[in-house]
Amino acid sequence: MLMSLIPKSHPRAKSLLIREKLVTGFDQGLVAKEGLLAHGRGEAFDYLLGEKTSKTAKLAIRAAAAQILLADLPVISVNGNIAALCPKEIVRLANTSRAKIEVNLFYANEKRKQNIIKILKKSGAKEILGTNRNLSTTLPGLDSARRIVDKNGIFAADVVIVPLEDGDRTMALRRAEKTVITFDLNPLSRTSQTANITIVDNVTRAIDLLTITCKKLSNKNKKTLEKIVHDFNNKKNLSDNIIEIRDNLTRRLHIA
Ligand code: PTJ
Repeated sequence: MLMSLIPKSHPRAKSLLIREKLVTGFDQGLVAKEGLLAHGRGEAFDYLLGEKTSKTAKLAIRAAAAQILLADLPVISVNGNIAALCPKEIVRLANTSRAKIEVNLFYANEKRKQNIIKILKKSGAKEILGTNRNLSTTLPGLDSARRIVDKNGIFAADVVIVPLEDGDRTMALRRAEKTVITFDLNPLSRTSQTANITIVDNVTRAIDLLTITCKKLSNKNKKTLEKIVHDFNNKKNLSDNIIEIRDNLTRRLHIA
């Protein structure tokens, strides 16, 4: 890999390094061109959120961890951006939470899919679903390529984790009575608004926190986990995220 041109001392080094991961992922044939644009939208919201994991996001992470631990068959859906940003972290989350990993692309492309499978395997994934055509089936009520899912994965799952998602599939998954957990920096997106649990944070910051929280909660009984999920209100959590953005902007107004 090329040496990074971003000096560690740069005031925006962290954000630029994440951007660099995406660009490298594009050069390696993991990320769709549109994925670069999707990242730009995420960056803008991250800026407004103050580029940190808020208390509000931590509440959503706790509810997500409890929900994953309660699941019979949790499945993590992996797209190009996620494969470029955090393949090792995805495998860690899957191992800790006994979730399955399935590759599912919006901009379907066989070559890119194979590249994503390769990086996941290199990162330690043993089983990757969405790779065997004989096991593929269709998620009803969805026209995009995301409708093609694995019979033993997303199709059978009770909980589906969909980082950086498009709203259509979230709706189709909800109609199929699945519980949907997403990471989305945009609290206004259709995915954010439709999912059961929305973690409004950069997936690169939040995913390890989710794994750690799964570990921490793993010795809790079913009743305690159910209470954590029951007490979480996604609409309220999203509103709190929007309030945080408003407060960040207001603080800027006072500085100016
Ligand atoms: O690899 P593919 O073909 O499956 O395509 C993947 C993309 C991401 C291109 C596709 O799913 C897409 O077009 O997504 P959208 O509709 O642009 O939605 C992506 C959402 O993720 C937006 O709301 C962004 O704000 C948000 N987002 C972007 N980067 C991050 C993020 N959320 C959390 N962490 C990020 N790093």
